[in-house]
Amino acid sequence: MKYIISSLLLFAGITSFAQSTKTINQSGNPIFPGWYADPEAAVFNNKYWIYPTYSAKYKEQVFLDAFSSDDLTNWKKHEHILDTSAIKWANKAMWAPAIVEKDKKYYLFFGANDIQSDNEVGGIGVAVSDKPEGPFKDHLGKPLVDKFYNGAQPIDQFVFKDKDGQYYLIYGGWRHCNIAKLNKDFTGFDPFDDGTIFKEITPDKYVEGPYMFIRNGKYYFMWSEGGWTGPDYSVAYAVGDTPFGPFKRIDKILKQDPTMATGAGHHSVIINQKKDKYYIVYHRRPLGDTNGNHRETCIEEMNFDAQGNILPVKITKEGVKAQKVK
Ligand code: FUB
Repeated sequence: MKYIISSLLLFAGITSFAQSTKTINQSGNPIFPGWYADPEAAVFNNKYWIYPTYSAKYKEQVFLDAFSSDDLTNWKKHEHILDTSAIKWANKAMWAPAIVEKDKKYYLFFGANDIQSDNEVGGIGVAVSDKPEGPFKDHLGKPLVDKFYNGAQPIDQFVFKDKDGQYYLIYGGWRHCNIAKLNKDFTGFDPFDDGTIFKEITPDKYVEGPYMFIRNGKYYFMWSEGGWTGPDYSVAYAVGDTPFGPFKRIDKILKQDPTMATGAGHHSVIINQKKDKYYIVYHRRPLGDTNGNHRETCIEEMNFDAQGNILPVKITKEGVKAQKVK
């Protein structure tokens, strides 16, 4: 009897957590429970997907989970889609996934080991699977980028597909951002016309977490500023005519709100081009919580003014309305 009562109480507790964070037609924020950061959003096979960093001590960051949803409100967890047991050279700090689908395969780019110099093993790796939920296996058996070029720590990768179908790796921590031309099978890079592989495109105040998309023919480049363990983490952007810029910083569009949450940053964007609808997916820290790893994945609408400037994002408890992919 005691067991039944405590099970009922536990169930009621779980249900009330779910109800406190979302209603039927609204995502609520955070959009799923748990400490998850650096969310990479994607749409595959008529479903939304989110690939976040598991936010914990570096030594515990030895896997990645993913989440899928039909409507942005109900999320299904896919556990351990990638694990360091499948990546022989990675042993900690598996961070900030970036995913693309190409030729019916899913390529998951990730950072691992948080290398501090060229003498350490680690950097940016690529894993591959036939399905968005994995399991992913090592594509190269070694990192894709394992050294510092132009001062950029090899972390925080984003894969950008240009209008002509060319894929670029845009990445970098330690206040430097590089762009490099991925080769056809994602096993390495093709040099630019001048023979270089890594071109620096760092804008003013850039720290990490780059992201790029095209809207009305313009290249929007976004990144995170401030320190990720503190309250001032934030997102800013620039607009250019090519993926190489030049990128002149315009403004911050996402930051803490002392009535809602702190440390809002490291984002990605869900784009519905037909409806010209944009959602920013990002992480933030609960108010009053100063543990650096206590980061939760959240979502808001991202809007533009008539001139194409991104409007400041309001961070909310409610999140966004239910929305099917099509
Ligand atoms: O989650 C680990 C690190 O935190 C990321 O790589 C940084 O961008 C920051 O969000």
